[in-house]
Amino acid sequence: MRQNQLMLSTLRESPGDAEAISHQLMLRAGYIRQVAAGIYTYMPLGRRVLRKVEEIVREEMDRAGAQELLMPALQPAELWKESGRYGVYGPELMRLQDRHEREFALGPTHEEVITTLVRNEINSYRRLPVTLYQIQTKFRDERRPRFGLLRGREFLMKDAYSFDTDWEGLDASYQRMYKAYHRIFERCGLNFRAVEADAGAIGGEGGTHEFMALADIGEDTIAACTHCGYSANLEKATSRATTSAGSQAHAHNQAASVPAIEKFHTPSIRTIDQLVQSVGAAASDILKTVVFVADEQVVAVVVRGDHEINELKVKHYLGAENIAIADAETVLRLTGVPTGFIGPVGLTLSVLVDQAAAELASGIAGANEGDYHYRNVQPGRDFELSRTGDFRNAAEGDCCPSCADGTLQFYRGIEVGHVFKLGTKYSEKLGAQFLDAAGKSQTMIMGCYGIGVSRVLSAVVEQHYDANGTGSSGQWGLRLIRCISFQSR
Ligand code: 9G3
Repeated sequence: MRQNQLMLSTLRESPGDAEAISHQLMLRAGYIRQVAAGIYTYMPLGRRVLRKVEEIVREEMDRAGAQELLMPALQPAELWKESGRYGVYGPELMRLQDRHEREFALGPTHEEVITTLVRNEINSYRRLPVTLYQIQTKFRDERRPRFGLLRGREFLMKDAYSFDTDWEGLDASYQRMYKAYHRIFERCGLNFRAVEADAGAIGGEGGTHEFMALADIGEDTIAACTHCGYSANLEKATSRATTSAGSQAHAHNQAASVPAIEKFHTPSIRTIDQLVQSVGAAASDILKTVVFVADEQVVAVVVRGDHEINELKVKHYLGAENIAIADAETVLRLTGVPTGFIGPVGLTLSVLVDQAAAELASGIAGANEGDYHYRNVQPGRDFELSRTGDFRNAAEGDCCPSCADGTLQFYRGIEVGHVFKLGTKYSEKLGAQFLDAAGKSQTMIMGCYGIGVSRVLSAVVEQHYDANGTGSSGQWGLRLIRCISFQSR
């Protein structure tokens, strides 16, 4: 093929709405062309790189003993009704009807299809364990597709599913996939971290890890220890808080030496910053109280003023499906307290207290009365600590939760892989049973494992473009192919 015949058109400028450098460069180098929001054509150069990534994934999946199949993108709605997920997902699930008006969905993932297949094909322990995978187009109608291939509405995913007879088997399957993922991302030339993650809507009883390619454009925040290997998605990360200013000042502080709470006038002082400015207290000595509506429950959550509430941790603690901050009108109606003056002392709502706030020697809190706060508030003495836990985001600089010496540093990451221990969540619902050696019917134990194959292209570009990457896009393009091709030899 002569170069001048190659279907390649480069652009001097990238369209204004391309914010991510990978999106700009892939457009300018003629790797991709947009057909509609979040929907792309892979031009010949882009297709070549995509194929290289697929080949790396395929080689490592096969090496890990997984078997490749290919499931349909078009999925009958009945499967999703049987798993109970048809109603759970909203507009993100792309739905359509066939000519007979039967309902279908364009597959965003394939737990229902694969579990139904295995239920119908395997019923003896002798044919387990098995791990099946595909490299296939997925459809998710993202509300805001952006950053090119990083968040598209039609994208290429490798999704694998393991089926075991027991939990030890799942652990072995999970480890095999976990190691294969390390090899894949190393061969793709990515600087990545495997981080402890939240299982999210997919649920599942076991652990879950995300593989994050470090990049500033990444939507996720990773907390990683400077000393040991601890690293976790901020959604899930824990930490040992630095001691508050007040507690440091009164290090000798004993419970008895804290004077009784005292109400003081704070006209229109509603935020932590305003309190710090006007009262001269440190944010770490303020008890911040936020009211949430979690399903039908209304709860108040108390954290230190220098910490952020982690809604996912509150949601999991309460076992709620949905959670949102209560609006001012709801708070006023339920407690009679205007925004900015709510506090745990004498509050009629159920109060969850973050551990770091519970450990405060004394603090400042809203007095549950407009324009007033309390000082000398002592957790445990002045309000209940019966519901204490980890309800905050780890903060950068906090002590590592798993070693004595390190502190946590934050990084932005692009999620390029996600592995889950599903357990029996889908096999139970869809009846994937097998007969064990004693002839007794048991439920299969599952795992599922995803890689965003098209997203890897963008992650590679985000990490490997160079300063003049925008200058000679042709050269940059060859560099990208070389980078991928080098790794895949
Ligand atoms: C949906 C829609 C979007 C979704 C899902 C379902 C994410 C959904 C989670 C997973 C879990 C794993 C196998 C490969 C690895 C990831 N977004 N998830 O289940 F209907 Cl619209 O996909 N699946």
